[in-house]
Amino acid sequence: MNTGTDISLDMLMNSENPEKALKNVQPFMVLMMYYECAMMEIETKLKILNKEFALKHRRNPFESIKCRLKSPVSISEKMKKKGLELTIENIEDNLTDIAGVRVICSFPEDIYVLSELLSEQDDIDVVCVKDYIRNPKPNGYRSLHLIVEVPIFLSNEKRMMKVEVQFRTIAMDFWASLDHKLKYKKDNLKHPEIIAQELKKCADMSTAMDYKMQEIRNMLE
Ligand code: 0O2
Repeated sequence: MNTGTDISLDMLMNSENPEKALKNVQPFMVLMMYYECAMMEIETKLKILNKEFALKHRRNPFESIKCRLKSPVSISEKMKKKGLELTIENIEDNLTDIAGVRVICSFPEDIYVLSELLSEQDDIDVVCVKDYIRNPKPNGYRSLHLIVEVPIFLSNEKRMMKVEVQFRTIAMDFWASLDHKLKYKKDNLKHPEIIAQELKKCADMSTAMDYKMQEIRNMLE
């Protein structure tokens, strides 16, 4: 990637309105466009799998799908946290979650069926798998995270772009959304340890519910 804009990027990020300034930098916009295209590719692949699955098995493996591009401010903050200079090259080499796709499934088993079907596609490279379902985070967070590389076909080149795909059940997503909200207001919390313990209890309850629902579905089938 052309790095001729490195200096101006840094200068713009130190300006009074970095978000606005960064949006005006052409190479950054181009990179974001690449990520958006990659995100669309993954979304389409998953939607195709959902359609085929619905026809074959008369049910949808996922309930909904959400796509998001990381904001320039979040990108800048993450790069700072990593102690890296804010350049186009560094962004592309070091951030794996600029393009994010979140897939909300009904049952835990569907997560593995769907993620395997996606991973097996011959134009997909799986860069990394973090299975927080089989190995939940100590706070109770559960999700299956895949970093995949997918090709995007432009007018005169083919580029491999990274996309973070998060697979969750409705219960996992419910917990993670509330956890995120509470974390956002962390500074105002009076008893963070108790809150963490209570949240962990909720995570355990949601896990039990997921597997009970899975059991019921398996009985019905
Ligand atoms: P956002 O706004 O959701 O994107 P890395 O991204 O690799 O540098 P890390 O922590 O190794 O950092 O990545 P990991 O563990 O795969 O988690 C990345 C994303 O998972 C987070 O993105 C969240 O979306 C989600 N996540 C991870 N842990 C938790 C948690 O404890 N609670 C909740 N609610 N979500 C979690 P971002 O960048 O934090 O935010």
